[in-house]
Amino acid sequence: MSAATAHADTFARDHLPPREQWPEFRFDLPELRYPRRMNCAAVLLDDMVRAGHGGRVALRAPFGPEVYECTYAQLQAQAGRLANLLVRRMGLVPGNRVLLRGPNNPMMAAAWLGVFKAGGVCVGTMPLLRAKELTEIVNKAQVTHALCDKRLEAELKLALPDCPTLKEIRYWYADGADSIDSECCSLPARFENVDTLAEDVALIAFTSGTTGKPKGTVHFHRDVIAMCDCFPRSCLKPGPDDVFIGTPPLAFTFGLGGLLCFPLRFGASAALVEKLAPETLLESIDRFQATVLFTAPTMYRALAGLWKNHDLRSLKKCVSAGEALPDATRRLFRQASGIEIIDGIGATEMIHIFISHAPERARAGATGYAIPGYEAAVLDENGGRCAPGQVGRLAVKGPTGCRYLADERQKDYVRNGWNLTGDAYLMDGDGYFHYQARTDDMIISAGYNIAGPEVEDALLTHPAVAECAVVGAPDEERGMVVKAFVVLKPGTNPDEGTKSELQEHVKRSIAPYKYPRSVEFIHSLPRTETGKLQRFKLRNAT
Ligand code: 3UK
Repeated sequence: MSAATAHADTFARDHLPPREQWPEFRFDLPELRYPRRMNCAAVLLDDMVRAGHGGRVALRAPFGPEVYECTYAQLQAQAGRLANLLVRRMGLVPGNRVLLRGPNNPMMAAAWLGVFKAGGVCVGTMPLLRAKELTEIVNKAQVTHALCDKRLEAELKLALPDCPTLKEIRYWYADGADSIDSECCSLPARFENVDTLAEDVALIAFTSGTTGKPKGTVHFHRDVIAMCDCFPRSCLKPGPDDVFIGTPPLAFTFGLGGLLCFPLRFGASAALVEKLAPETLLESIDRFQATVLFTAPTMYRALAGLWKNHDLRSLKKCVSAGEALPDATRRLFRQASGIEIIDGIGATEMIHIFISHAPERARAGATGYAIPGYEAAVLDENGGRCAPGQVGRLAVKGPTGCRYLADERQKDYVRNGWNLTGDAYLMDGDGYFHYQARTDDMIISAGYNIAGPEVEDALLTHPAVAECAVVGAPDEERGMVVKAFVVLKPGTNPDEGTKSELQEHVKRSIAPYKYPRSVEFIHSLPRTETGKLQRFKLRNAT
């Protein structure tokens, strides 16, 4: 295989884990049998244009009060110019790592596709990352080139003195002769795609988890197409008239799939909007007549409260991922919108969602079933399968899986061919998987195992609770006690009366021993840019 790689710079493939540490890969479905050579941008763009799709809209974005539209042919041309810029002006050699930095906008989308075309390896970075995190990523992935939105220049410049490998940088939405915008005008739109292997590296997605040094997860050109042919194909069933919208950054694989690759794979379009708060998201759904929404559970909770002020008839399907979807939020959103949320668990290591459900097969309190193409199991400490109803570690295998870039932690995530996500789950008798907690977030109090999210779910059904988080707090007598951090809705007093009312409410809803013995009111919960609660910060505060 090495003789046939299109990569002249083999850094990424040279730093894959040894083969015996890879998970087992499965391609059981006919649609997952891919050719040996494949460039994912060729599949997502050039093939679509060749099939007669060139004149249809691929991307939409706000343009002052107007709507900007970019067709498949125009996006192909822009990605071609960017590929020419990388190769002819910036000296890119296939296999070089290219840092991409920008909010979700059409240029950022074209940049991803341009790098894929040129056989480069995309390294996306979340807009909010600081110089320290950028430095770690650049050095770990030995990044050589960068394409960056001018408005996010500051932190990248701060990082540069500590990034010796990063030599070639260009900015878009910038003035000046060396800006991407002006240089691209003088470059041809035609670009001969680099003929990558399906198993050549296409991207390195970084994940920091909740703590610890960032890990780079390596994904191939094939993986990008496989993520499109699994979750959306079986749970969303999109068509060419769908308009996707949502909040996750393209640098987060949840967003890369939902807001770029999925729409293109199905001939649909994506509405890319840079900053979306609940109110502006609802406005944008109406403005772009969006039909499919990708966002996180907390956003659905906020949207439910504001729904009635907007005309949202265009919206048909809603996907939630990143964190467990509390059943209270599922119900609240359904009451407000009439839409059954599609919950799905994905991971950066797996590139996208592997357990989910079609909307009509939603089950209260369950994330869903292993989607076609994946196998999932709940394993006990010895690696054996748990009986239905028994809590253990979630394990999955399928067409995608974990390959960390030069990282010892590969041995923790992959065991006996299974990917272990670090989540505690149980499977019911019908093969539905029920989330309990992150494995290291299970609270053990006086000998009882308590899953924080179950207590959160109970608290969220109380009308005074806007948001909450439950962790274990050290306790001399019980080892740990259940502690709830609660954000109240405006108009409720954060006093002892409210505390005991919330405690009684939990005791009435679930087994009383799970109630939070300690309750603290706070103004907001600490979250990552991908919307994940940072429980460790709360634990440190106890
Ligand atoms: C948690 C969930 C319960 C879970 C992601 C969709 O979140 C994504 O990737 P990350 O690497 O985090 C992975 C971890 O997040 N999680 C995600 N979704 C759910 N827990 N229910 C859910 N529905 O702990 C998992 O191990 O940031 C999600 C697509 C792509 C992604 N990268």
